[in-house]
Amino acid sequence: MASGTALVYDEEMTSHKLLWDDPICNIEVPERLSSCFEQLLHYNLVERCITLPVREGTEDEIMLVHSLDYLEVVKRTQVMMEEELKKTSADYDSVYFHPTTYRCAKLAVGAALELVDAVMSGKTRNGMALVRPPGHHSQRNAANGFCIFNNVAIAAKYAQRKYGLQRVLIVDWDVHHGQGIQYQFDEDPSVLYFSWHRFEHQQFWPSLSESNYDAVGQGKGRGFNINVPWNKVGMGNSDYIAVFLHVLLPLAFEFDPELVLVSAGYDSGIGDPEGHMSATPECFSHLTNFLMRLAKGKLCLVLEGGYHLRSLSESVCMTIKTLLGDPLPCLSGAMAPCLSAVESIHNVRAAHKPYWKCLKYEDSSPLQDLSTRSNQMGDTETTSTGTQLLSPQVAGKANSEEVVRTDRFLELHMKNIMLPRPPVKTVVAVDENDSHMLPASVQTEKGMDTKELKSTISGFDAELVKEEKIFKSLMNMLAVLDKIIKKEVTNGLAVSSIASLSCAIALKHCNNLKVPKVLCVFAGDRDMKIDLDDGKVLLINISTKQPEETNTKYNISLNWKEDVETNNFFSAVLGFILPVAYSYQPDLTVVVAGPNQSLGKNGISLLVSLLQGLAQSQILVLIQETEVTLLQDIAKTLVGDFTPYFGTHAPVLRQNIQMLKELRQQLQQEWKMLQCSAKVSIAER
Ligand code: X5A
Ligand code: ZN
Repeated sequence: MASGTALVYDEEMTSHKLLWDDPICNIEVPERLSSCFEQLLHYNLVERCITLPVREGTEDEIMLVHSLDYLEVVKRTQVMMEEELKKTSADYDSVYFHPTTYRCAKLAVGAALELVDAVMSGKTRNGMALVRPPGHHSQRNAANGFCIFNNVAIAAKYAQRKYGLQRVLIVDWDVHHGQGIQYQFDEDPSVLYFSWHRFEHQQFWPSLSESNYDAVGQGKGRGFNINVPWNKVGMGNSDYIAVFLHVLLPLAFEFDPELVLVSAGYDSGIGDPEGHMSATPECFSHLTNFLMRLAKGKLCLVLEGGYHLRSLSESVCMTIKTLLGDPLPCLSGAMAPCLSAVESIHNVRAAHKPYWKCLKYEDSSPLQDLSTRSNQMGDTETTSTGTQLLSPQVAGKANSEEVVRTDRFLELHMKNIMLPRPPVKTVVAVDENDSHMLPASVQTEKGMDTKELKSTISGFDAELVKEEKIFKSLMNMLAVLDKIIKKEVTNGLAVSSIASLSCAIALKHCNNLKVPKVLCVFAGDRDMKIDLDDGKVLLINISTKQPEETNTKYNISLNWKEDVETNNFFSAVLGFILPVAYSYQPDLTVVVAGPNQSLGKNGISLLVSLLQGLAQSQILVLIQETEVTLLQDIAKTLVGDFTPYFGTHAPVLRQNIQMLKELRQQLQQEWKMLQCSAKVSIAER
């Protein structure tokens, strides 16, 4: 797997600017770019990236998406005086031209293409292009919404031409609908386009009926256009994560892209004067972390909107930190999507049911908006998290007060979430004979011999523990755990002769060290009772055997058999395990690959890599000796060098999907991130 993160940037793209008064366009300012770059310098992130020079996109490249006539129009603006520039601008909706606009727009295209080349050639694993003007609104024959050339649409076409790609995923997390991208690929099944956007029942710009959830693509492209309309402002961290888990990611895994492009607009972040949403900067770390698991890590982000300078630049920094493999800060705020978000999720899933195997057993027809009806009756319920963090009033207020308030909030907030990065990422305790399988960057635990650790162990089954070899490996495992808890390392791995025993001892040690909440995901047969201690531990057991006990809030069994034929464990991870985990918000995660686990390297690796979103990425993985063939890939996953592959999709097993649905219904009042159907949640609210 390639390594490194590309950063494509050139100050020259700040020369494009508005020369006259225009209350609509005056937010698209040069400082958007310079403040991002300055903040990246401030956090020492630029030096950790592979910086790449920009180039101009060629006319042929631009004409992959735009007409020659339109290209000529833009070209002519180079030599225009102000009056003429104004006149040309007025031919389009929400656009301004400057004498350098043509040059900058060509650089923006070229920057995106250079990034694609870096990632597709293996020069870097992933990367981001910081560009202006943005692109996703522009169309074959038209500039639109501050956008001149459609950087990301051109990048997708270019990647398909040059590298023969069959499947490209475009994720548009800008708060506006990238209708330009939708039009370009509406009939094209080789590009899956996802966009969420402020919609408010078509009241919000660009106010198009084709921005709604029922625009699923046309002709051969049916099912390959995913629109998630936001019908209320104030959407925040939990709403965004819920849409990723219940809509985008299951379809994206099923689509199996060879490259992921992101129309990375940050006007969906807190404090933005256009979006009025409330997602905090670390939310973009989590979104990025999810997307890094697709397409063998080939991920290219291209800047679109984002008009609150501080919110924009902090969010860009969090995105790039995540691309670099840094631990993720925990998401702030209560983890429960608001009713309006659940309705949107429900409606999109219903609209896409005919086109995707993983939605085949949805019992859903689209719903009329109940939250809107109650809203019209004067109910103001939105439970979005970031808004509550800030103040209940912020959403919906477009003034400088909001800007200042968000500035102050972020000043403090970033101090809280910017964790120091431990010097060593991964430490392992394995048998010396196995150590040749480990990636070079992991540290090997040589063992600690403290009274504390000994006393933790001595409380357990004396006979077993007395055995010299077992005792020693338990001590090593505890030493690894200790380093994770004390934040000397981010994650760790230990091989164990009796995984159940190791797991129980590890949880005991967490309790001794007063770790408040531990999530334990145990794959395989567990032959030892684990003390769950009133919510201090949440246990999810994934086993091929029928569970003996009935599920409770903190003790959940998933009866799952993964084999080469079914190969769709990702639906269990996305549709159940992660929603529960995000709702619980643990302080530490323990993943066990126990005896007879059926998940294999891809399943365990997917679990481990996505669980990095929890508990500040602090994860201990325990591998049963008999499963030691997993060692190499799991160690690689922990250092960030392996992505799971779910290539061919045999038909989804109805019983699996049915079981996940039942589990969600059973537990969604306890773990609210499980909610993805409005029928159920409305009935229960
Ligand atoms: C790229 C972008 C927004 C245009 C808003 C016009 N454009 N009212 O965020
Ligand atoms: Zn936007």
